[in-house]
Formats: sequence, structure tokens, C-alpha cells
Amino acid sequence: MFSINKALGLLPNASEHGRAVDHLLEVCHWFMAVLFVGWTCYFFYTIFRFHKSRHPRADYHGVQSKASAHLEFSVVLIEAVLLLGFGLPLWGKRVTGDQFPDNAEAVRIHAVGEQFAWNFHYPGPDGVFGKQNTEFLSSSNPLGIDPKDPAAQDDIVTKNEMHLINGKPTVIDISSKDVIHSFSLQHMRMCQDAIPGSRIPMWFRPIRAGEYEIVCAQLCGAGHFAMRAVMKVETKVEFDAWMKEQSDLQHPKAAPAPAAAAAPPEPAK
Ligand SMILES: [Cu+2]
Repeated sequence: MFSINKALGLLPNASEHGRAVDHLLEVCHWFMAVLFVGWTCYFFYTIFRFHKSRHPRADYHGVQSKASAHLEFSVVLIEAVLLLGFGLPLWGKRVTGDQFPDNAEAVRIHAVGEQFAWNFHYPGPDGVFGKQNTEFLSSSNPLGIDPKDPAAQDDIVTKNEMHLINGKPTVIDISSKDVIHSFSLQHMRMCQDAIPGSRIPMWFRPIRAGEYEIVCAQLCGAGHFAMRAVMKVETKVEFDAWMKEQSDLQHPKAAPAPAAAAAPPEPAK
């Protein structure tokens, strides 16, 4: 069957709940198409029906029929049902506290926007995010993680690269370091503004492995167009291997002390 979503270039869905979002979008698009055709026909009808040659003198009483009022009311009613009955509940499932998965079974990530990049913070094997403070912010510590906090010792921070486990619920807390950005995962049918001073959680379950684009959906400055990151949905084995690689890179184990150098030979007398 012809799909308006496809004709408009909607990206393929890669999340569990995405089908419901796509279905609602398709219904809205068909509704808009019907309205567009209906109003256009009515427009041409009025041009013809009330042309000056047919009505040389203006009629100050206007249309007496109630049909247009009923039509307008029906449109408002349908829009209210779509928004309150379908749109808001779909959104609520992604952001309401009691709908969130358990910490233990979810991949948890902090996504922090800045002009013009996305930083990702993973809690590491201990599952606890290290403390953060602006006093620790530097080019090598873009999220201001407290280097002395024990929970921070295994934390992983990446720039413009986010990895997820296919089939596992993912909870992302979104914030910003400077201006308002918007964290948009179009393949996951998720989008949330990143607001300085707020940490806003959302969750979804990726169901299709692959590499997807993350974009900023809020015009945030001159480099907005370049504020893109990559999202890799992979198996648990691949995810764990990537975590280990990042951990080795970001927390290199102390190298074993070199063997004591042999005493230099006594100079010959
Ligand atoms: Cu941005």
C-alpha cells in the first residue's frame, strides 16, 4: 500500500516502539492530505460560487448554514483525539518515571551537548556515574569528571560516538554545557531538547543492529550543521569489546616498573 511516510523519506525504524510512532505519523499524514484536498476544493468552489458575475452585490449576512462550523469542530475534535489519545501516551511511555526499565537491565548513558559536539558518559563496570563539577572542566576532561571520585575511576567518556546493545533497553539522560541543543535519534523515533542545567531522561529499546546518525535538531549556532555523531547498535559481545578497548585507552593500567638497571661497570684503573 502507498505510504506517505515513505514518500516523504522517513528513515527506517530501528526501535521497538517506533512502529507505533510511524503508524500515528501515517494516520496524521493521511488526515492532512484529506484536509489539503478538501480545503483546496472548497477554495475553488467559493471562487466560482461567489464570483462577482453571480453576486454583483455583497451579501452582509454571509453563509447561513451550520455545515462549516460542524466541519471545523470535527477537525478540531480529530486533532485533539490524535494528540491526547495517541500522541501524549506514546510520549509518556518514553519519559514517565514508572515506565523506565530497571537500572540493572538497561544500558545507561549521559549525553551532553556542547557547541558543536555530543559527549557520551558511560558509568563503566561499576554501574555508577562518577561525580562531576565544573571546576574539573578542561579539554581533556570535557564533562568535568572528578578524578578523585572512586566511582569515576572506570567511567568512559566518548565524543561523537555512542554504542548501544541491540535488544537491550537504553536509558539516556540528556543535558547541555552551553546553549539549548536537541538530541535527535531519528531511526529510534526519539528526540529530546538538551537544556543547560537540566538532565532529562528518556528510554527506548533498539531492535536493529547497524550504524546510525545522531543529529542536533535545534539551531544552536554557526556550527550546528556539523553537530553530528554516530550511534552503533551492536551485539553484547561487540559492545563489551568496545568498552574494554575504551577502558584500556582511558584508564591504562600502571605499567610494571622496569627492572633495576645493572650498575655501570667500574671504570678500569
Ligand atoms: Cu546543537
